[in-house]
Amino acid sequence: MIMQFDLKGTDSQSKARAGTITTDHGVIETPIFMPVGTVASVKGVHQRELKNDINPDIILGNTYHLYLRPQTGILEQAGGLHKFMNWDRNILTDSGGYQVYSLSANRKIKEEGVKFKSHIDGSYHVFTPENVMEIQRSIGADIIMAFDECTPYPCDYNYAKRSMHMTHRWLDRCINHLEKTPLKYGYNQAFFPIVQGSTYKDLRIQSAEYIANAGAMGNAIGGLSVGEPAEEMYAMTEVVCGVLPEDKPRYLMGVGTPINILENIALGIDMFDCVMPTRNARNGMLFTAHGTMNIKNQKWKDDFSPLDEMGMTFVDTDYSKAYLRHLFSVNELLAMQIATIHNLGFYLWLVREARKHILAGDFSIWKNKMVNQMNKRL
Ligand code: PRF
Repeated sequence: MIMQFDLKGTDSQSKARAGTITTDHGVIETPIFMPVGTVASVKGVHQRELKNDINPDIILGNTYHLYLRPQTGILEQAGGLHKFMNWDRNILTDSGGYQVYSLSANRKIKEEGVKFKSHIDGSYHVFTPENVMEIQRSIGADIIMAFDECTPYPCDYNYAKRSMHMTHRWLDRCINHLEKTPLKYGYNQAFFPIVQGSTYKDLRIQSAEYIANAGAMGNAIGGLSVGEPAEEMYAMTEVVCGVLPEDKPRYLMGVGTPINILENIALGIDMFDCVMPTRNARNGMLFTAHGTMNIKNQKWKDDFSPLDEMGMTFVDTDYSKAYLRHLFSVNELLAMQIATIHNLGFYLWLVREARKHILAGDFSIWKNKMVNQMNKRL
């Protein structure tokens, strides 16, 4: 089937929306947070736990990583990423337009594409809009992303402008090539272009108009959450959401903290991904509805209360704070697994609550209360 987006409700006090995205791999209730499964695994979590306990409708994979390992040939032999990793719900793959800049050494960006050195073995590779579309066809995600350049922060105006125009030309090449590249696994793939333009309002408007014009099934916003103050990110999201069509989902790439997510939902964003809940979990940082905590801290050593009284997932009630602190202090693998399940459970709870409140009509009141509450260190 062709991906479908249906708006189910909008907030009267903000731009927040609740909707559903339907693909061949099921229904995604929005707003949604997509756990990051970079290399065909959400680090530390069994697919069974992901499905039964965390329960996201969609997860994210990375073209850059999967292209390097296990490589597209293996994914094709497996029958695509869903089969390879045993995940039968939705998957979105990022295009590598960000990982190439953040991970690889010696990258050279040209009109043709990006030449980069693998962060794994130092070998050289080239990504072009064309081969990135082919790789994403081979991976077989339900939603695939345009190849773009994510500008750093800060970025001077002229560079941002030139880069944005190149991202637009790359978009045209992606679309042209995708039309010529057949589907591999008998289900459809929706293609999302990406708005760039750094922190410049005029460039963001221009880029959003260009991207909207492509008439894609959904639209993404890149180049944010790269070190700019949160207020600047919100200002750009607001401007771009004012231009992007209302009847297509909007995906803000690589964002963010629980507070960033709620603020951007209020500005009209429907989809998010970020390594924060999983990466920070592995360092002992837990997100809760009442603030963030460093579970490695001495103060938890004899706190035998449940990990999280709210109990969004089984780990919250099965284990105590003192026990998880102990597991971290003796470097047990289980520490990272428990913390990851807790954080993802919390992020998914947060976006589901947001959805409920949008549909109930009291999102803004709830959002302001939550932002206040979560802005604490426990
Ligand atoms: N482009 C792509 N992926 C991304 C980004 C981007 O700008 C970001 C920026 N926060 C995260 N992931 N392709």
